[in-house]
Amino acid sequence: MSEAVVQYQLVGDIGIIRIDNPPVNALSHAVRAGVMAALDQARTDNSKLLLIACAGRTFIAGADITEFGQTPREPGLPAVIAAIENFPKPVLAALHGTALGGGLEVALAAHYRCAVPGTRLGLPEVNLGLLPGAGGTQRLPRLVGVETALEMMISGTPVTAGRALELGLIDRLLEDGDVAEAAEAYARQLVADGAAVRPTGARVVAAPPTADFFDTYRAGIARKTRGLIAPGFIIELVEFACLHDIEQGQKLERERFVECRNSPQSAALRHVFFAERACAKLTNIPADTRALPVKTVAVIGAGTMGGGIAMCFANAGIPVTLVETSQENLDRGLGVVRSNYETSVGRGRYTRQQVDTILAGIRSTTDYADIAGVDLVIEAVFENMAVKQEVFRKLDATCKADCILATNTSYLDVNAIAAATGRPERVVGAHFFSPANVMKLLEVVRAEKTAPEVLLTFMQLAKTIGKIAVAVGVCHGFVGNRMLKGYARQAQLLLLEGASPEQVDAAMEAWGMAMGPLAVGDLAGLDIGYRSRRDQGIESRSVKESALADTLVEMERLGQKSGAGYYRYDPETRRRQPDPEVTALIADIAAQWHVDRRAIGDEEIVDRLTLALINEGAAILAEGIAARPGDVDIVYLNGYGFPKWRGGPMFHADSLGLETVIGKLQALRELTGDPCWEPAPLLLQLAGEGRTLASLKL
Ligand code: 3H9
Repeated sequence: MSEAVVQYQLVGDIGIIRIDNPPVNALSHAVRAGVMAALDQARTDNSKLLLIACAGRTFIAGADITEFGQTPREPGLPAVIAAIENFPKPVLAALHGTALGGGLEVALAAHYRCAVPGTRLGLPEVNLGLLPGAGGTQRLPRLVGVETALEMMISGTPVTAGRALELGLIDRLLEDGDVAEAAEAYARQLVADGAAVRPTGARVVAAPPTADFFDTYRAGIARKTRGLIAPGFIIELVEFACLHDIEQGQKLERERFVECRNSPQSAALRHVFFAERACAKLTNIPADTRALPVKTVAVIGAGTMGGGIAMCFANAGIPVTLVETSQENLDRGLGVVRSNYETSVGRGRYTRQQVDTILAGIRSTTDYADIAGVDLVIEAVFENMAVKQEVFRKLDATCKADCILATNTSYLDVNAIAAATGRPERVVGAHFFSPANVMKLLEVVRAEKTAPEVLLTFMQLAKTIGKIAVAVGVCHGFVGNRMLKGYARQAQLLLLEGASPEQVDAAMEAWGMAMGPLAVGDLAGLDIGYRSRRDQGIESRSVKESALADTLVEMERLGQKSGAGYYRYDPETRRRQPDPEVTALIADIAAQWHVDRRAIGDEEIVDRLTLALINEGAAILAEGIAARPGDVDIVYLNGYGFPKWRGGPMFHADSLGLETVIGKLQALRELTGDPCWEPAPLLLQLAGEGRTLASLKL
């Protein structure tokens, strides 16, 4: 046997290949070589059936992603898979945990498949900018039909073991419990029944439901998969599988897989995969820090944010109490929460019974005394320092001494909020994004005195409630909103300099942003920024880059909610339409501020907006507000609609090359005279040393 990660054992007349490659049994070179060696052994021994199973928490979760980008080593996965499918004795795959990507492809090549309840089976390669590259695109449609196969591969979403049984993806749903025992019993039964080899590749793909099925499917997913290469290839390959044998299909699949694997977008998506996991790990706390138990939670404020936050905890089964100043406010907030759940029931996300259980976990009160014993309080009141400090003073006086106090501020100084209490080490920022029950991102703000265990507790709690948490430091706007500021400012300046809202938005959307900056402003409501500027003491229309937004608000153009903002909105379809009134207004304001107007190209728009993000991101890293470039990327990807396949602003900077980034920044400095284009010292330093931002990884 070549490596200990794969063991082969003959138990009676069952040959058992056991893969043990923690944490997720990924198909590293050692595993592939080990399986090949085990197959050789099993070929000539007395085994009558070969069982492939895994040790640990899961079946194989896929190819080893860390090996992509390295020189491929033989045997490759397709060769291993071919050896399994062509094995002269029946092969049974026993699944538990997650059978994903190459892992499911191994199972598809086996002649029989069984799984314990709770197993999830999927081909999620598309999330890494890839397609299944070891026969998945050819074998899955042979087992489950073209429609389901496409659905699974294009969405990347796994199916449950129960569903897999219905689909014919597995042959047997085992009893819950020890997979090894149950699978061996099934293996013995197959032998007793004289089960024969049954190569999936020899099956014929059932014809698609309609003649124009593939064209319709392509058109149907075009918008959702905008910018991605893999989905188009997956459709092509499934269509190909309908007309060709497995060998031809796998040949084309291999070509397309290699093209995807070598593409910049797969590199970006692989970066995102690892960055997402890295940001959950705190590097700057003592190694022996332990998280504190959080069994009960209170949320102060039952507005949109507070209600959404309460839903996050209730959904995770953590009892939560909503606190408001009046019963009327509570009733209103709870009404919104209830109606959100009604929508979820309508969409089939929850059953009514589940919703009833969840709602039973949400209590409400107008009396702080009722939350004196909770483990954690999250304040989600009006974004105003005095108001927040007042709440924290009250919480400090009421809540038990070891209760963690979190503030859901998006901009304010968490140190100043913590200072209102006698327990600043227990205070942490928890910047949820709106709608809080939907958005995955959570910036966990470590204030000067936040204790390491409090930070760790919040990071772990975030995972429990299904959030992607990024630890950030204190500064105005933390990571995301601080970067957004420069980005939004450029959008405003571009308008005054000659671009139209629709040109700016279209250029950014074509580049991959989920929504252009002005459309985002209209969606969020222009009054939010307006109020924040007034709170900061900035007089209306006194600043060039917010004069237009201020004027729009004063014209009662608040964005989508008032039917008009940078655009006019169709009351029925809510579709945005350019508005000549805004065009004229922009020209007026530009004249007032003596801005020379000129034709602006899309490339300049994209450059200015993305470079603003990159330059600010580099400053944020230099100040230690974010620990890793990947952390900055994760914030921007999950909170601001940055295209995942570009990897995030910091990854994008490395993709462009820091020399190029600096050259562009300097050219903009020259063109506009704006000091914001002064390259961040960190960029200059790294470029000078011939390094990348990624090299800053801890
Ligand atoms: C593929 O299969 C291509 C083939 O079609 C064709 C080939 C020719 N490789 O997520 P977690 C690490 S593409 C290497 O925190 P969970 C992960 O980085 C692949 N490492 O745990 C982390 O490391 P660390 C298709 C991997 O329980 C640790 O395992 N498959 C891989 O929350 C724990 O991960 C996929 O896309 C891997 N494939 O979730 C599945 N997977 O501790 C990708 C994980 O150092 N994986 N690691 O940070 C997942 O979706 C989740 O990891 C999984 C477990 C659901 C399995």
